[in-house]
Amino acid sequence: GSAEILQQLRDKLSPQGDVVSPRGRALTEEVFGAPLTPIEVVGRICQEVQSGGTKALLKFNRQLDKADLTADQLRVPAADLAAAHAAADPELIESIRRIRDNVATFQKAILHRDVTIQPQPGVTLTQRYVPLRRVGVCVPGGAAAYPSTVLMTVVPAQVAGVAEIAVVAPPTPFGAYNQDMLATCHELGVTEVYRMGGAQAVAALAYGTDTVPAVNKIVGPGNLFVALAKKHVYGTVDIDSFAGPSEVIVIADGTARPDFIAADLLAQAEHSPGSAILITWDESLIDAVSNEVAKQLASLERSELTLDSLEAFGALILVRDEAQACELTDSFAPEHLHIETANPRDQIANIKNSGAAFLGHHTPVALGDYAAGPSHVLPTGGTCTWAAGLSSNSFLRSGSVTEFDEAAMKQIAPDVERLAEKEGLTAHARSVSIRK
Ligand code: HSO
Ligand code: ZN
Repeated sequence: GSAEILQQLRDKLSPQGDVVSPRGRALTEEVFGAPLTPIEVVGRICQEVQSGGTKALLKFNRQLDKADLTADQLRVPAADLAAAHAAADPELIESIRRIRDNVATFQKAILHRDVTIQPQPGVTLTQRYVPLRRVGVCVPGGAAAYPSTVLMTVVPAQVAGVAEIAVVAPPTPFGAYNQDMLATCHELGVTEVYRMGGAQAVAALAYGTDTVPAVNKIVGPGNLFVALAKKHVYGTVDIDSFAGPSEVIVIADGTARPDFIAADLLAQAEHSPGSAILITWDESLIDAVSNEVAKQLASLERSELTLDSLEAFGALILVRDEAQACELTDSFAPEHLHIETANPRDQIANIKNSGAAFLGHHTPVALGDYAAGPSHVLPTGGTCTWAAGLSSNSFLRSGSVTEFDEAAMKQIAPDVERLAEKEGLTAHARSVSIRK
């Protein structure tokens, strides 16, 4: 039955961040002198950075990321950004430019526009959208370098009209010292890049220090500590949704190629952890895909990590029919959904819950990860039932503008006065009646 399959699927979800490695646990115990839970650790870090500013930030850089930086070294010098760009592979720079254009074109097209109505003569009502002034972007730098994340966060912010963008990346070779990431920042015109990561970077962005001015919103993926820190500072600043370990559900029918499906599952598992699940009603696909996965795995650069992830968080699931595949997928609410069937639009019409959907045999998720246009920063762990992926609209806030002329005010006045009297708020009533 569907309920049992769904439970098995949920067990295949890679840890959404409630797991800390033994190394991480030992490190925080050493730093804080007590075995604290991740939430406690993040609470302590945020508090210390809020009260201690740059000094606390540098201390956590040293203790947690083993980077002994001075206050002057916290921000990547302009010369380093320019040098990384100058030394970059020219073809990489050309790809970045084309991707930026793709992302900008889509993000511009979907941008909310001010809406004004005149419901009756003399009344003008507007919903207007205003860009946030200053935002912080978290770029991960632990297990891999992610120049693509710079593109998928910074370009939507620029399209929305954000004036100041501060990028933070941990002081690691895959983070703030990654030359491709720095070259991407430079190409996009980002001049503010900081060598800091984890909860301490989120706290510095939220509260501001004398070296890092506070922002209005913090976005971007990160590990458990980054996610918990974003929750901690929400209310002081806005945050985006939670982008945890990556997931994909592939729905396939008999028209799908087993080698394509295997490649798609492996691409997701490569994030390690990354959940990679096939749902099909075509029995022959199960063995065929399984054989292809084994065949392709050997030639991958990260084959061991990918295999670990597949064993823990991979699944090939045979369902009764197309309807059950759609029902299960909708209940699971995956971050990525890839429909490899003859008529994928038929299935997507019946599936509301997915962070991002990819249709057809020629649309691997990697197109969206790197180049298509929608951002790859997406809600994971079933949170797409209430959260949206990052977009240019994530960097706007809305406000209303109301204007009445005298006649229209007099017309609406009795309703206002009546409700104000009922609430016992006679000053409210008089502010209307005095104008009549
Ligand atoms: N699949 C990731 C994004 C990514 N993939 C970056 C490769 N690089 C989360 O959507
Ligand atoms: Zn990916």
